[in-house]
Amino acid sequence: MKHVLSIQSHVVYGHAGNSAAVFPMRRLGVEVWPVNTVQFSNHTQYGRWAGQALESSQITALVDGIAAIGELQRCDAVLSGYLGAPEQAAYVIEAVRKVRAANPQAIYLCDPVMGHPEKGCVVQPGIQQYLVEHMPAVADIMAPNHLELEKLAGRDIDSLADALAACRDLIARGPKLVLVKHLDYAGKPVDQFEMLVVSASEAWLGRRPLYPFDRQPVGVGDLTSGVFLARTLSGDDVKTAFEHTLAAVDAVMAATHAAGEYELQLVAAQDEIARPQRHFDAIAV
Ligand code: PXL
Repeated sequence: MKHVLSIQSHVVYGHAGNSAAVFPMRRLGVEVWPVNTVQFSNHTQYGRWAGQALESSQITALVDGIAAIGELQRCDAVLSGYLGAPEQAAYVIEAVRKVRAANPQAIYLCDPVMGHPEKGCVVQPGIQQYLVEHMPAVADIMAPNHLELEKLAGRDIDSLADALAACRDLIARGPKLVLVKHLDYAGKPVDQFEMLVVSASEAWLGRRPLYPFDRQPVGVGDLTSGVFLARTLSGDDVKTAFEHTLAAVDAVMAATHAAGEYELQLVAAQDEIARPQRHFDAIAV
């Protein structure tokens, strides 16, 4: 059994952050230890929410608590996502350091959630800059979306070639693997959703259908990085983990659209998260 320390947001209603990633990872057979960076009533794209951020030093306190009962060496991976305050980021790095000290094989997947002003995904000021400056040196895998990759690269990305170059520049700064959860350049097929995964030796493009939602569901990126990590820990190679992720997320999107819902239908689609019916071949690029 693999164990993931997952440091992300929690929403009481609906699905984002840990509330989008924990159940799918467990459904894929991975034990998850959630640390909730915030507890909000709902995700921020509703435009209003109640709740608060976790006091930053609690991240370390909770990890120390697991170490104190002698269990931290069982941690196989740290996953981080939506943070509640810029100060939390340094504590995430501290948590990664402690996990690696307990288990040198442990990996760190950083999903650099930076917010999206146009979509109404609100992240506190200062978090983006910290992620850009500090996370590439620490992470084994980074999972930016298009906008986050642009911020990490410090330049616009207007084509697939630009995206590949940005991923390779990022790899030169530390991570062994970059998973672009969502690519969005001019000229991309309009009816397709695209993802990319790049390492020093391989690069794969993935496409799945876009569904005509009135409002795009939130938490898709969090679901994507969680599924990819769970499959990677289960022993999949890069291409297989990527193809499983494409198909599992597609199944959730299809179920959500079919139900006419805004929140991800993770429970309804749970069997397909584990064993998707459709398959999308990754394309070597
Ligand atoms: O999916 C990113 C995300 C995570 N957590 C919270 C959010 C969002 C995006 O809106 O609001 C709380």
